[in-house]
Amino acid sequence: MGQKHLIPSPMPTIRLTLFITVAALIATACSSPEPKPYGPVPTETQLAWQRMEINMFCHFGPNTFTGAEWGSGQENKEVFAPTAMDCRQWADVARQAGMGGIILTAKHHDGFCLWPSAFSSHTVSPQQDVLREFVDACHNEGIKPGVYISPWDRNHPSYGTPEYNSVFANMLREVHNNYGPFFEQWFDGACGEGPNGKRQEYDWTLFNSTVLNINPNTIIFSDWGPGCRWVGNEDGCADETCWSTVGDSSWVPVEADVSIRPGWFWHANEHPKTVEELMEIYYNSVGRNGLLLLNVPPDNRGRIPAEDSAVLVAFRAERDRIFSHDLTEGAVIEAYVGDGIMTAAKSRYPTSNLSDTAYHTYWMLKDNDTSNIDLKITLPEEREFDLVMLQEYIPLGQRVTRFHISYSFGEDMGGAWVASGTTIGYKRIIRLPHPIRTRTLYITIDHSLAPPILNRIALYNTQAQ
Ligand code: FUL
Repeated sequence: MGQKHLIPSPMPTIRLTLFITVAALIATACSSPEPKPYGPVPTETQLAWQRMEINMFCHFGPNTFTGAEWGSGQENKEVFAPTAMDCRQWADVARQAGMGGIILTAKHHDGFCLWPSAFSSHTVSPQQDVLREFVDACHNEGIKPGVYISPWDRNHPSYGTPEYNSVFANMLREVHNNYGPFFEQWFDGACGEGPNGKRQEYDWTLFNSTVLNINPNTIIFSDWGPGCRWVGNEDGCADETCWSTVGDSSWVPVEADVSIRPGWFWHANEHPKTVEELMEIYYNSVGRNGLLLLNVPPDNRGRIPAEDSAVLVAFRAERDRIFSHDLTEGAVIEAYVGDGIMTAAKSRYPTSNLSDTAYHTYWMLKDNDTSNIDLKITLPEEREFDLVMLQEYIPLGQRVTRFHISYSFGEDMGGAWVASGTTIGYKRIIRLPHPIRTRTLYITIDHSLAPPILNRIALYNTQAQ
């Protein structure tokens, strides 16, 4: 990455002219028709889901009591014996941690159902209906319930035969009809792994249609969608280049799952990650156009341990500390286009929309430029920051393929390229290699599949108190 020739700062009179021109454009822009979407776009439900940003995963079942990660399905039902289960406490912890949804493992690979299913004998008793308590607790605490029901079933006698697909569809029908609506249905891709594992040809078309016929607004997670897709690892880490589009026709955003502890289920000798580790995960998931699904396993009492909830509350406080003060406050943002010599560009929607917090206001150029577009941010005074947050207005599609960030050392003193990236999507947080102190920052869209539409640029200082 070489040095970049920065645009000399316009003289005050030119600035005034620009300001008047921009103001006039704002007035005309308001009457122009809405821009057309580019490529696949999220449904309203997918957009609402993406805006949740962080949800909680709860792995809970016989493994919580046996120490296993993958139960054999031969466990005695009596092993599942929480001594002080309190699903309201889970929901309360999620709310305090800033998470809007919880997904519970209602059936893991051992086949044990946390609801008294009519389609299996390996279940809780009707008096011990965990799924009911979970759903009620979520509703009481204003948290959206979601459900994980593993297709892989190491207990069910019909597993490995075509009949199992209809058994599984019946279970889905039972859960979604009697306990729904669920904001998300999590389908694990596992299918008889390990020695002597029976394999099943899953009828995904049947499974998906069963859920969506009951509730078309449930986001279905699987390795490939259709609602959202697996990030491809269990570390909560999305790729730097992260598209929510798949091919030319589908919007299937990424969900990054990871556990707060080494295992997915609670084990007495394991401990939660630190706030620093969780922040790293946050930057690598939410900060890379993904949704973070953070697993917080209840213990053998049926409660989230105090050490986990303390870390979660501290993780929330850390995000609040960093992201509550956007350093673009009072900034003027101007748009330029060109290759080498940049010229002031007309905006169809004003650049001031980039620094407001309203989600549905966005900036877009009047002309159809797709490359070499500079957004010059002039701060009221020199400020220090080390994070740049960008958001594309995804209801109109994901467009940007390449951008870079540069800054000016001072009036007529040149400047430097400081970071570059590929995709932006719903949210992209760029950690600068070192803190920058400047009045003038440039976000350059090097290339976009269609005219870029951004709804937010924000600057933060991770060291700010
Ligand atoms: C994996 C499963 O095999 C793990 O047990 C866990 O549920 C994780 C979220 O997905 O594929």
